[in-house]
Amino acid sequence: MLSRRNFLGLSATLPFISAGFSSNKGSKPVVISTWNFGIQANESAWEILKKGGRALDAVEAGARVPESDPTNQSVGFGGLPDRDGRVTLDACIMDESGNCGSVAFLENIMHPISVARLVMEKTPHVMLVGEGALQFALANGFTKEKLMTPESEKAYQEWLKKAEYKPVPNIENRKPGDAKDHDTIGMLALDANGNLSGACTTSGMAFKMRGRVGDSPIIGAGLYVDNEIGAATATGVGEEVIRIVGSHLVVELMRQGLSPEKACRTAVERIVKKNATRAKTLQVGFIALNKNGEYGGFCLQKGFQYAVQTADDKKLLLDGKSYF
Ligand code: SD4
Repeated sequence: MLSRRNFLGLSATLPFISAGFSSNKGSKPVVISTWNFGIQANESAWEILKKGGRALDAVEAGARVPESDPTNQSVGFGGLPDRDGRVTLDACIMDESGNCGSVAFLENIMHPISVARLVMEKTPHVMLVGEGALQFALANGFTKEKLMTPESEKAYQEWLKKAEYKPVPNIENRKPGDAKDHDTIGMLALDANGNLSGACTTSGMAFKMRGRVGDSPIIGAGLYVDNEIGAATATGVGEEVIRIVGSHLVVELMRQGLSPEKACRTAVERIVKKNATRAKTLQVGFIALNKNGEYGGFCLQKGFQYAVQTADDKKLLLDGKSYF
């Protein structure tokens, strides 16, 4: 697998990287996902979409890519731990019929997105957390794995020296090898049949309080899909996203006729309106995809990126429009 380090090197030379957060004219199938590692994740999703496969299968396959990448310190294996030194994972998934499943505060399981899918498909519930989510995973054939890597352990030991908790905007843009304290994959897909699905998976904010759960596994906050209208997902400081029920808000704004980009922008403005001082110090980014295959994104701070793949386009949208 291409490591994050190699990928970052490669990405600088890729011809398809373009600037701006423009909306496309709309096509299907299409898959979009957060941050630069979304390019690789989209490729996996695309393998399913290009054969006429289901958006749900595509987003699950895509989300599994960063989950099992030990160089990605903010999702799954290799994720940075909480302040007690434990890696705890959050994920959710939603399909074209409004079915959804979620796990939060899950430990020792490499693919929380697949557990979330099973919660959706095999239980009458939407969300399982902690020990119960782990038991459910083990009962369904998942195996316990150590998710801390030597690199995450090193970053944790370094953090312990000061033990300061302070989210840093765009921390994912640090040089490879530096500790990152957040970034999450949120992925949205529209398949050849015109059906939408989404997935979101993360190890959450690094060095968070034990038991802290962010927006990523919360349906409506970190992810929302309405097959009549569109889908949205979020990344960044989850507390801000939860406060405005961000992804649901973006979908409802699209329902009112806003373009995906304008809907994302309006949600970001809502965060600023609630507390501009706080908003200045942190990052939140939304991406959205509508029923016509048009997409867009918007963020608080410059530096957010999202990856797009269609039949004739594969790109990373860089340094797009941001509030600040
Ligand atoms: C969280 N939203 O746990 C996640 C983290 C994230 O970019 O997306 N970071 O709050």
